[in-house]
Amino acid sequence: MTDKVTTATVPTVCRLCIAHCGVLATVENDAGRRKVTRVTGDPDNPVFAGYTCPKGRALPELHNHAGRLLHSLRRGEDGSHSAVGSESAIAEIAQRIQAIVAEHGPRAVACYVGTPNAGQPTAAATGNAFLRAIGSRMFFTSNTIDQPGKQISMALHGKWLGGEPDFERADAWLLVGSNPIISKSAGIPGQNPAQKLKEANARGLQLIVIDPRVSDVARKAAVHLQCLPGEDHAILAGLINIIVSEDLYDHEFVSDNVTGFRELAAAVSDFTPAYVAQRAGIDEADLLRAARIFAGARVRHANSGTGPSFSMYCNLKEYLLHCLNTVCGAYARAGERVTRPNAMLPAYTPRAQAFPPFKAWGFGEKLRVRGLTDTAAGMPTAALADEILLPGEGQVKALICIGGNPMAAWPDQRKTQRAMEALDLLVTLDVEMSSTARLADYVIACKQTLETPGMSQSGEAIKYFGSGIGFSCAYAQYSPAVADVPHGSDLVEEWDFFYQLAGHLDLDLVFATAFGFSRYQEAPYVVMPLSRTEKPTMEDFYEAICENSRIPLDQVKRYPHGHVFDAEVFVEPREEGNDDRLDCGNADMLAQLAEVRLQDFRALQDTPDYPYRYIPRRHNNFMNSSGRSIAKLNGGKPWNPVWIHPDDMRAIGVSDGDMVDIATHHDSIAAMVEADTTLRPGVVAIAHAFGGLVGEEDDYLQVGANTGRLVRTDEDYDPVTGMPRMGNIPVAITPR
Ligand SMILES: Nc1nc2c(c(=O)[nH]1)N[C@H]1C(S)=C(S)[C@@H](COP(=O)(O)OP(=O)(O)OC[C@H]3O[C@@H](n4cnc5c(=O)[nH]c(N)nc54)[C@H](O)[C@@H]3O)O[C@H]1N2
Ligand SMILES: Nc1nc2c(c(=O)[nH]1)N[C@H]1C(S)=C(S)[C@@H](COP(=O)(O)OP(=O)(O)OC[C@H]3O[C@@H](n4cnc5c(=O)[nH]c(N)nc54)[C@H](O)[C@@H]3O)O[C@H]1N2
Ligand code: SF4
Ligand SMILES: [Mo]
Repeated sequence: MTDKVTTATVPTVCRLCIAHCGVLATVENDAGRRKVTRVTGDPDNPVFAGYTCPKGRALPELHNHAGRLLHSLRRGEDGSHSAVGSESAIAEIAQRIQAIVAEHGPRAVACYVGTPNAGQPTAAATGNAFLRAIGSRMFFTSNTIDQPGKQISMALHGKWLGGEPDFERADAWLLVGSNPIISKSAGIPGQNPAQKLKEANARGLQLIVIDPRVSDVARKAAVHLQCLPGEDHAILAGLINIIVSEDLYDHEFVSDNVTGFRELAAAVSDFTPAYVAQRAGIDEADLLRAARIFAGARVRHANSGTGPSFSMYCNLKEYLLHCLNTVCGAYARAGERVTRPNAMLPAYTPRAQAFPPFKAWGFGEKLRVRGLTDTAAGMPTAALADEILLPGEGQVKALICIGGNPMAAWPDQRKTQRAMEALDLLVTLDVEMSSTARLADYVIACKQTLETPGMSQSGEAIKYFGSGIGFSCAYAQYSPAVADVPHGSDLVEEWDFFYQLAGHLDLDLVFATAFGFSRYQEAPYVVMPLSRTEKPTMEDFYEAICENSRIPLDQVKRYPHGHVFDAEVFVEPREEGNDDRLDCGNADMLAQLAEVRLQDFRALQDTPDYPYRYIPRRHNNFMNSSGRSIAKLNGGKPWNPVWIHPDDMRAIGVSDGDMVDIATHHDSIAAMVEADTTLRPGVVAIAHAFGGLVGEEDDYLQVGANTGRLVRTDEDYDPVTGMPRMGNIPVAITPR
């Protein structure tokens, strides 16, 4: 034995966001315990080529910071938490769940899965297996408070099985309320998106951006429609109308593959350029130019982000986005290279044909509020607080949060807190004392990503949630755990929490993963019954999940820096005799569009008592609520400022650093002003997932303000997913 500390630099996968960058971790080995001290880009990674972002580079701090949970916690009678061994905690939770199920039935137990699970393929699926084993269908995820319109609209419109065209060959691209340079979300390949866009622009790509803010991508756009928030449906209908009426659409594609074209054309015909320009507050000439660039391009596609999703009519907006792509035939066609050929996902045959529409809602579990049901986007999370608060049969009494933070992220924070406090049992699986954890009966301390094996499969599977996301080649990377858990800690892998729970309750778990929510998926389910006698390891799960992978896991493991597997895949022609079609004439959607056209938009926009519009936007250094407490990431500013245009600051009578109240007609938050010339005047932005608990408003300089306070779940909401208005919220701003 030697006390010598050795250092090694090893490749691994950052799983903090869906980009799944291949990075290099410097690992200090102190007497057999490995600790990550540095993370940088990996120049030898063939896709990321040295790229990382500030969050990835802060992985050592995220793993080693003082606030990290090293032990599970139990809340005592007086409300304070104390350390408890994880095995005892899980045994006690099992007893309490058993009692709740015995008294109230299985529906009383719900799970909520948050965003970090997007990078951790075993957690949510095991939670789901547990719920199935007890007979509850109350499985919720953050997807229905994110972009559920993507899966709902896919169900209504169908999906082109040839996939999207290749961004790297495109001559035009349209981004609607998506800022992938920061978010690595939809539109530009997330592997160093700024560089990808720079190269594309140099190649002659004409980028069109629809955003009320000169976002990072808008800055690089050929046309930026700096619209009023919330008018994306009008703009998209207007673009389709121009393309149809100027006869710029793809006749052949439409006649071969589309149904409902005439109905669509009729429905958008009232969205004239003049009307749309006036309604959306944009220049008519710019709108025409955008339509002509898009329709005139050889290779092009349109993607969206959270911007349009949060400002109501999210299904309609996403549906119109599909229709825009479809009337232009903006897809990969027979003989063309497949953009997402799968590597760690199973092989499939991409075809130049439609996957026809399927049922989008009205099946599975019914909620007791607002007529909501399970949907193609999953269960309506915005209604879960009501399901907890509403007495009667089926009332939810126990909630298990798997890497999610309702108190930071759910709409209507006051209601959320009432719900968390009303539960008989709140359990949260987390890595730090989140605001939800502070209300929990049990906090299960989990491992961090670099302490478990990682792989890039989730970065591929995200493509099933919507278009414009995932790797655009057959890239794959696997990494073993590169760090050990801290000395003296007692940390649980999320799947193991459910495995142990099931053991106590004498239940058999069948782990099953469908790679998306919707019925559309190329890959079959992976099903793995879990043995009660031989406990699996994370590696066993990975092997099961990769059992049908196009590139076998063993082969991926041979390339620790990640690899682009050659063997390109090309779109096959349509199957003989197949006449499936994409539907551009869905009656529900076109009825909604007609309703929109009949609105008195001036009355909707002109709200003199609440003259500003609040919109959300992502912060480069934080991943939702994660990272806010890390000094390296918050730069000494752990709060979220309200960004306001200087003209509006003058009108309100405030300067940089002043505190203001931001009020809706039902609630208000206080935040510090930061000037932002990129905003459209009249529009203010605040990042979400900040703030402490209700009653801790004075802690703004420590934790920021919670924008969920400005959101109501029972006022303006989507009738299918229950997603409330989370953006384009009328607010009044007054100096404090
Ligand atoms: N007002 C408003 N509300 C919003 C949004 C908005 O823009 N505005 N955005 C919405 C969107 S898009 C989303 S996706 C949701 C996000 O909703 P959530 O996913 O519920 O929120 P997060 O803050 O991402 O919560 C992640 C939690 O997981 C913990 N965590 C981090 N890493 C790990 C890990 O490895 N294991 C475990 N077990 N836990 C981990 C973090 O500490 C944190 O407490 O919020 C939505 N809510
Ligand atoms: N750094 C970082 N990356 C992240 C996250 C993070 O918290 N931090 N979160 C992750 C998650 S959970 C998600 S869902 C994705 C989201 O990824 P994106 O959707 O790309 O999120 P944003 O960067 O907020 O970009 C949304 C854009 O919409 C604009 N916008 C607001 N309202 C409207 C509107 O009504 N119409 C239009 N057209 N635009 C509007 C905003 O100005 C903003 O530029 O990012 C993921 N990546
Ligand atoms: S972009 Fe995402 S995956 Fe890449 S380093 Fe940043 S947080 Fe990690
Ligand atoms: Mo999200």
